[in-house]
Amino acid sequence: MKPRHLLLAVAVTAAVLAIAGCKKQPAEPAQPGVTAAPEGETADEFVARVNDEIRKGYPELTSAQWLSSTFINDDSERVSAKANERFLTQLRGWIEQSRKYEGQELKPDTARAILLLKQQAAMPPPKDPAKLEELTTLATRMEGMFGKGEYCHGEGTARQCSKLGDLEDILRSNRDYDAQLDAWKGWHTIAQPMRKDYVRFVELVNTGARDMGYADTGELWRSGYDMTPAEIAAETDRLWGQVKPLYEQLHCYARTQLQAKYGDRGTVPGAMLPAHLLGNMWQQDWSNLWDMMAPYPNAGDLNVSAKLNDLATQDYNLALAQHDGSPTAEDLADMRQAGRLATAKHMTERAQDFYTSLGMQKLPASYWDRTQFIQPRDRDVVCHASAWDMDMAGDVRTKMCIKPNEEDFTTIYHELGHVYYYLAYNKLPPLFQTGAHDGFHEAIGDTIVLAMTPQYLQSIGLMGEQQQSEQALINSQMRMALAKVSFLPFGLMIDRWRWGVFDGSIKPENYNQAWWELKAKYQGVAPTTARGEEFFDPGAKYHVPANTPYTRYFLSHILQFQFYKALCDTAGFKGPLHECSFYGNKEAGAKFQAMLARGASQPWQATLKEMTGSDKMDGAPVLEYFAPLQDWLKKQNEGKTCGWNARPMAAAPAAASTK
Ligand code: X8Z
Ligand code: ZN
Repeated sequence: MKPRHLLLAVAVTAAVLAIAGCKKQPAEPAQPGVTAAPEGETADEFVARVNDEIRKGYPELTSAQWLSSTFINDDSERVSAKANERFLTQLRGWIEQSRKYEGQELKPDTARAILLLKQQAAMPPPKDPAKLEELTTLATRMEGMFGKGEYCHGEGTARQCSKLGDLEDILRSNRDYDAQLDAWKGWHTIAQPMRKDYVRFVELVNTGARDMGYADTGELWRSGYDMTPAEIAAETDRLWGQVKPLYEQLHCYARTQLQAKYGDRGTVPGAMLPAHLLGNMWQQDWSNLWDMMAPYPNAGDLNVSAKLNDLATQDYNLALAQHDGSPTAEDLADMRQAGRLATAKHMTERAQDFYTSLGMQKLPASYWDRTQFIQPRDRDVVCHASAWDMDMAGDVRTKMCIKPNEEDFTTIYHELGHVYYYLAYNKLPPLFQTGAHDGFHEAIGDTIVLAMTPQYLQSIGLMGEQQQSEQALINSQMRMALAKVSFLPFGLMIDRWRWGVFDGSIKPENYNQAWWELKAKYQGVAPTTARGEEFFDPGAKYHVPANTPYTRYFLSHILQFQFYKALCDTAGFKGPLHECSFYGNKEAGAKFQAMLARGASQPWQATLKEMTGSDKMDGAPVLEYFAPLQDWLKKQNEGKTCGWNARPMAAAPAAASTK
């Protein structure tokens, strides 16, 4: 999530401008919080004024949001909710003012700016100011609840509270069945109290969506793709259909390995995978299962986390060495924190180096001063990683709670992708300062991650000696598949749930049931104990309380392979796709930069065409990249019955099969 996505850069409608003729409009009544349009303002003048007002108002909004995300308390939440309310009031006003240009013949850039204006809010503001205030308060509170969330257990002196990061550590590295189950269940308790707020939240955003002329918030979200809402929904089905066979093979292999490790407890009825055993709280990235899934454990060293851990030890020792005398417990805690910060900065410098190797600029000094690299010890923060453009003029930051592991290392590359997008399009008018579509924004850093081949990682000292063998190749493909292929159905199911919630086909009394039905259908994962409606498991995933649309990540996981292939072609790479790294290639960098600099100034199809030669999203490069692994998986799975039975939970209708 990034604030620009939360507020400025979401859903778009390609709806044709209604025909309203060019009659002079009656004077508009003044609205509190909205600058009145000067009389006779032309469409070009209107767009220029809105751009100007966005630029002026934006830093105050982002500062308030930065505060409420990096210093969660009642005051920062109040200030942030108010800033959001003011912005959304203004946005409503601009959208209303823009209606007078409907049906007029406009310059293409002006028409596009007005189109984008209408698609700014992921959280469509209701007309009624009381409802808007209620909405912004609720939204800020839910994100705060997620950020503050902790699982406390035990009594008296044995009482212990764990935050998300601690519980994720357990799933990452503890292979004890019950310890994982406890961590998984424990985290999901934080969402139970959100349910009531979320139900109300849905009512309020839907009121806002309807006030803006959309059927519901889901339709608004699906309107941001330079095609109709129905078309983009169908596109996601088509793309999923292309890559699903690959996921099914990976799922089948994972099940075998889980059974080898946990016996009967390695699967759940219906041949699905137990939700708490996949190394990740939401089963969206299975990289942490490497110990179980490595095809050839002796064929080379791919353990980046171990190297990062060594780096962390060095940084801690350096901090210790700078201390004279015998440190107190407090000194030691300070030094541990100083060591963590140094490691996080080292990891970020590594990521920056990839971008500068492509010819992109160094991050500004203010980035290093103002970024939140690690979790502070003295307050609650939203640890979920995000990238921020504070002022559209170079004050860019990331906010993470970096730990020395591979997942966080690649997330830094992901976040810097957002930052380099901001820096590249900052020259454009504010309304064009967003991704070609939101999936593009999510795909930039991940494209770089695909270019982080074992050879690249070895060259920067983060992997050991690499073998050139078939076995090493399969290992390296598996490593990437655990991160990328496992994600695909997850990327789809979150908004399948929200689209249903927003359009009313999923009712509050079935929220949890519908969630697990979709998890079963798309991912083939299931909980091992009943998750009735006393739970609100969607709320345990950041993007639900934070209201960040999620289809963007699914699209990104398709697009990033298209971008990667295009950049490899530009770099003149000739071998099999998975071997390509364009590290250091200035031509590839220039091509990438040109795409970023386009922002949203033209329909994404045109931008994609400039980059890849095609104006369609396409799963083929995913399949090309993973072709060796898919062959290998098919052999491993021979004789097994793959696929699963997405049996709905108790009391629901008949079983549905994925096949
Ligand atoms: O939320 C993120 C980024 C910030 S835009 C860290 N991601 C999704 C997630 O964590 O669920 C990146 C991959 C998917
Ligand atoms: Zn992102």
